[in-house]
Amino acid sequence: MDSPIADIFNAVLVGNNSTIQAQIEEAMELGITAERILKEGMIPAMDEVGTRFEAGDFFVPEMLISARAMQAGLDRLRPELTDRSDLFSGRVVIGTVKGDLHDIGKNLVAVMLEGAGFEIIDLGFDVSPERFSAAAEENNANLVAMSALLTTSMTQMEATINDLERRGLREDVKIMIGGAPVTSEYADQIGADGFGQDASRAVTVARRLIGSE
Ligand code: B1M
Repeated sequence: MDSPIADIFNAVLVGNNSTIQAQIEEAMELGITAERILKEGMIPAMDEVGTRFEAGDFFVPEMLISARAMQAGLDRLRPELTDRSDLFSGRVVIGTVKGDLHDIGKNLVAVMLEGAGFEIIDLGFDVSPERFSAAAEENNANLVAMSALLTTSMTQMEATINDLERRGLREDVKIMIGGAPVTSEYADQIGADGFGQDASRAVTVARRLIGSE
């Protein structure tokens, strides 16, 4: 790992909220791309946080502190990843499902979709099926994008699809799901239209689903 990337990895891991943005800037000044900073530094750091949590070395407060540093870093990278405002690819309602507070992956997917020209309506986290449906209808969305990080919250994806069906909206929108415990088999099982393995693949799937590719 290049040393600036290693430093960024460590800043996310220990939750160094105050230095992360300057470290990212320094790395970019050295010619390291935003994509590499994310993929080689920041995302592996969050995986390491998860590993330490599972091993009992990190607890919820440490996860939270790392998450804040990760979010601060993402805020700094956003302009680098979204500088393509000239193309309109479609309107996306995105959120993390009900009962789930994990929003970093969802935020990343939103940034990448925005960068690909999608208009984003971000509902945040802990979003109920009813809120997804209402937002899809109000905004005339092309795509509903749901994220879940917990095996216990994943079931809310199916509940949302059922709610869209109940309101007669299912035919009007495509549905993409994703998040660490989610699989393409699960997407098929619950009747979603697509599954995004990670943020870049989510863009490809979204384009395919709403025919802008
Ligand atoms: Co929690 N947590 N957490 N956590 N947390 C996980 C998810 C866990 C795997 C940790 C572990 O045990 N190894 C575990 C879940 C186990 C399970 O259900 N299988 C877990 C647990 C147990 C919990 C609590 C229950 C802990 C507790 O209270 N005892 C609790 C639950 C709270 C709740 O949600 N109700 C909890 C709380 C938290 C914090 C709030 C402290 C914090 C989140 C803060 C925040 O998000 N603002 C947190 C964190 C940080 C994590 C880990 C460490 C990191 C998650 C993350 O941000 N990853 C996580 C361990 C891990 O993931 N390795 C863990 C980085 C992010 C870029 O990746 O979100 O996977 P990810 O997104 C990826 C892809 O999945 C995909 O693209 C992204 C980029 O490539 N993707 C999509 C995501 N959404 C997508 C949507 C798409 C397409 C692709 O289309 C719509």
